[in-house]
Amino acid sequence: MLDPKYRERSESLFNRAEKHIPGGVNSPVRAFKSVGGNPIFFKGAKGAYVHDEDGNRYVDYINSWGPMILGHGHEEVIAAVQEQAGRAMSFGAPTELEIELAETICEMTGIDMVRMVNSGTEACMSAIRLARGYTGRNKIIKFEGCYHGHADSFLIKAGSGASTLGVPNSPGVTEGVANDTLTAPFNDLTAVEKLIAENQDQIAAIITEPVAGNMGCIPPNEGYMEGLRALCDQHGIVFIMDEVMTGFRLAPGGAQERLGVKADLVCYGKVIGGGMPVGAFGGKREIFQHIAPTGPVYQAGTLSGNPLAVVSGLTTLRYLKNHPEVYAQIDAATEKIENGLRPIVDESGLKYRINRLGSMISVHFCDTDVYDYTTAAEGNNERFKQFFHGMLNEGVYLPPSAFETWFISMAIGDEQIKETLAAAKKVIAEMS
Ligand code: KE4
Repeated sequence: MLDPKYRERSESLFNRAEKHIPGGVNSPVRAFKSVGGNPIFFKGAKGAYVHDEDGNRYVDYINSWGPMILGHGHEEVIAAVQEQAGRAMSFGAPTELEIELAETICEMTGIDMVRMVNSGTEACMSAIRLARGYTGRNKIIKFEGCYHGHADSFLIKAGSGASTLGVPNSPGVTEGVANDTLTAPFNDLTAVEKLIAENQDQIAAIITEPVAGNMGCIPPNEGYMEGLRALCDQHGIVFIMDEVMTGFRLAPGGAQERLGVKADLVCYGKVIGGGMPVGAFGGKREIFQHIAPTGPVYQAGTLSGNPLAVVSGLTTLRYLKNHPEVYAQIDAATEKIENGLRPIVDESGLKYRINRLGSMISVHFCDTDVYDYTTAAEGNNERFKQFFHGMLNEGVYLPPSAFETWFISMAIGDEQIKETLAAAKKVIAEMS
């Protein structure tokens, strides 16, 4: 059991951080706002473990919110980044490395073309601009609780940190922008059909997480993704899959491969940077003829395709491509965690649901199935807080919000699962 006093250094660093960094963090979801307490400051990581400034060790189920799928400090990634750093950090000019990353992404996913950017937000923001420029239409449809980064068009009923902090509709987003973003419940095809009928020939794109991960993990209902694909085909709407979280995680080809549904444009992030700031948007060649400098839809970035970031992502993707067994491994590990948690929580009598698809998993303390934002929001957050802090004190670091998904790395094996389930047994018993 970790004793809270062992977090003295984190506490003092947090107080210092708050002086010059808003909320003491550079991304709101890190602030522990929805679970209470102050964020822990980390110093090092290796494999499945992260180490904080007070010398505590935790099994890491955040993994930098997805990028560290190979585990922390993978020797091939570190070596590649160190070697590139010695050659050049950045040119602001094209390099062969960018071609190799583009070729690898297109080969693994089946898309025709891809443009590198610096975050998932940039990827999604650029994808909807391209869809608008390509169709000449203004409106988009997004889904309640889905999160596509913090660009204005997306901060309408957004998930992840926006929901965690209770600002799914952020101030600062103008009415004009908000009016062009239509929303529907996830998994509700009828609602989408209604929006399309009410906005004939005005909808440029439907953007969705193919497996929602920003209201906890919510898999698509049977036929839902296929239904969205068909509606887009029927109405000339660009189908955008935001695979920032699912890309290269659910399969080498991401959700497109796992679910067997092709998008017109796809957004990537997280895994494709291997821990460095990288995003990308890609898709059909016909649509990509419209993006600058080939076409008129402008999009740019000083550090887009940065060699250091690219080599980190390229090494990560090459490892996944050459070791496809990793996917079965992380799925099996996550299934073991689910199958281990169920009897523990059953025995406690606590009401709960566990949602899982592949290596995406979330625990909800509620008595109804969780299939959209409304049902996700019905979770008992007090129970979640107890679970989160209990596990943290037992050395298991879960995402500090009920509106997040656990991120499994290939470094999480039987030993770490044993540690996790032993912690859960103790914590759940104390909760009931
Ligand atoms: P970034 O701009 O944070 O790289 O990516 C935005 C984004 C886009 N699309 C999806 C499906 C995403 O999950 C994200 C970012 N995910 C959150 C975690 N759920 C990032 C964590 C944070 O905001 O600090």
